[in-house]
Amino acid sequence: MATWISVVMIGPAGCGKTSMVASFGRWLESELGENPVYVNLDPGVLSLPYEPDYDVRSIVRVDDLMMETSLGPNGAMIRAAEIIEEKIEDVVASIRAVGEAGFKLIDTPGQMELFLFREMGPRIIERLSEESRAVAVYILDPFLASSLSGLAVGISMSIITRLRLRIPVVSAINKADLLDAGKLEKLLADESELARRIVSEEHGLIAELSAKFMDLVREFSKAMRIVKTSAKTGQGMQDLYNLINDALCECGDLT
Ligand SMILES: Nc1nc2c(ncn2[C@@H]2O[C@H](COP(=O)(O)OP(=O)(O)O)[C@@H](O)[C@H]2O)c(=O)[nH]1
Ligand SMILES: [Mg+2]
Repeated sequence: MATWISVVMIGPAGCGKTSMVASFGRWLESELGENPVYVNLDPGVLSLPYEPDYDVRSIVRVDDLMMETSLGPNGAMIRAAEIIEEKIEDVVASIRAVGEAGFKLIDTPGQMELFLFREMGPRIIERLSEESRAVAVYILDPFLASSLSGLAVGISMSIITRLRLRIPVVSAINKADLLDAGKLEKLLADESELARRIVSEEHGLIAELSAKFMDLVREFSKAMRIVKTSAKTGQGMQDLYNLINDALCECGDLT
């Protein structure tokens, strides 16, 4: 029986993964008296709003690579991912070694494709889920949520995350402090309303594609459970915790 819970923050660049690790961690500390472990797996980040207990920059830093080689930012990120992939067992052993029972909050590279579409993410998560219960939080880009087909695309990305990482995925629309709350609230409260509105408000092929996406989403209904959060104000952290709890409860209790 796993003694700890890995919560993996994933989502497009700038959606708020790093901020969410800090904000959710602070919430766990202040509201639940938890002592979460903070893990940074982004070799490219320059500064962090939390004190990492494990930091992959102890293996490689993108800024160092750029200075030492002629690589630009993208090339250096890919080279960094290759270096980390050669040391997956060290990374997993280090994450295992920090902290005890409870939550390990895992921050992933700014560019999601580095984690999701290369070997790095799936291999680390596969190893972690052998010994912990793992759940991913797919953070939707709030700007996608401003159009219905955009929201469908965002939700479908959470399904792709589920397929790639093979662990339960819950979704959060972050930066709720910047969003029109009422409009989203209604859509998210009722999945059939969202599907109906997509079909009626979009046109032609886009409406058809969006509707097909929504069919897929309905089949994997967990992806449809979305909370609104703000890593900035701390809004929605209890809802996020409940959603994570629900996702994990399918294979046992959270505590
Ligand atoms: N207004 C607002 N800004 C946020 C929120 N979460 C993150 N940000 C900002 O979005 C930017 C990117 O956040 P970051 O956590 O670095 O994103 P990451 O690339 O996914 O790790 C930063 O300037 C954050 O301050 C939020 O809930 N509300
Ligand atoms: Mg980040």
